[in-house]
Amino acid sequence: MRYTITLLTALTLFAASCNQPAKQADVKQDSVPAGPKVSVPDFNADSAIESCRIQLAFGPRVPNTPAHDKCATYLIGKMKSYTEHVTVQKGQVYAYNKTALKFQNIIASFKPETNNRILLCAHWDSRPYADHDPDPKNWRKPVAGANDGASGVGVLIEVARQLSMASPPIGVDIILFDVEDYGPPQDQTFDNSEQFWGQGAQYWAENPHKKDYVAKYGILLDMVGAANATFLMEGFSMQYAADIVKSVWTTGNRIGYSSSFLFENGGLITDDHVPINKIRNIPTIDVIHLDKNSQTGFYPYWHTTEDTFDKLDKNTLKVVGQTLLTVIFEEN
Ligand code: AHN
Ligand code: ZN
Repeated sequence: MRYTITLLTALTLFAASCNQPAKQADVKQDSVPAGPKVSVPDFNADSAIESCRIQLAFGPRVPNTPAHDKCATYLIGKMKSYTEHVTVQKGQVYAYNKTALKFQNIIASFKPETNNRILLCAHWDSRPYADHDPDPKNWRKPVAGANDGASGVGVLIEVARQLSMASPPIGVDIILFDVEDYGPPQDQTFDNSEQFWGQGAQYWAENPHKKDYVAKYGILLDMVGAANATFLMEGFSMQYAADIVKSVWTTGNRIGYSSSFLFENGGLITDDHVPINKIRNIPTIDVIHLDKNSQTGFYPYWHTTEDTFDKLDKNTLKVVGQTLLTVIFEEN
């Protein structure tokens, strides 16, 4: 009899202790002030690195080459598999050396009906000149563009896949810009040669794919795939969009990526976000791998023949992709 009571008591206590965590969680949730917790999708870095691998398999995506054409076809098909709202902006610009460059800016939209939107972008072309290679013999060879090009696009393709599965609380446009990286080689620079970088973005800023296009802000990804990447607060981003830098950096730090998003000032980088800020007046930041200890101040293999697939690290793609998804899904 005594034994039975003890057993019953034990069972009751056990049942009670099993219930306790759930009860506590209920109480906690109920006491959270207004504003529902959002659920953020889980960024799949395997899927992101796979689309980097596919881009690299075409060879260098240098404008006016078959590899460039084939990669465009791949990117357009991929984006069309995630949204019916894909616009391809085709045109021609002139390089620093008067070469006519055919380009394709690829724009994938989610919730195109709302004006409450954000813009995510990266460049998909790769540079014709490895002009920062240690060996001058390589200065006129193209770069593979694993980090410089493919990484940002790989992250955005995976973001697009996630947005196709879970509708975001805000409209999103993903723009893959062309002809970012056809600036003059470092031994042939001249006054105002800056204008020959970011020509796809310049064209879009002058001729947006939609009349009176608006977005609350923009985020550019550039070199977001190398191991142990550090993102410093880039100068133009701070000049035009300091609050966006701070909120993206704070989000990244909050979800565990404080060793990547450093609250440290980096230099001024002429990149695709500059025309978006200056011409379209959309406050846009550049998430770019800057390294104070490297020769160039950039990712160490920047514009060298060593910017290859083996330099990519899934962890970094995850850091950037998960931070972006968090920023998107916490919007309202
Ligand atoms: C300049 O070198 C002027 N801008 C660097 C932008 C860039 C090139 N990002 C990647 N490749
Ligand atoms: Zn480059």
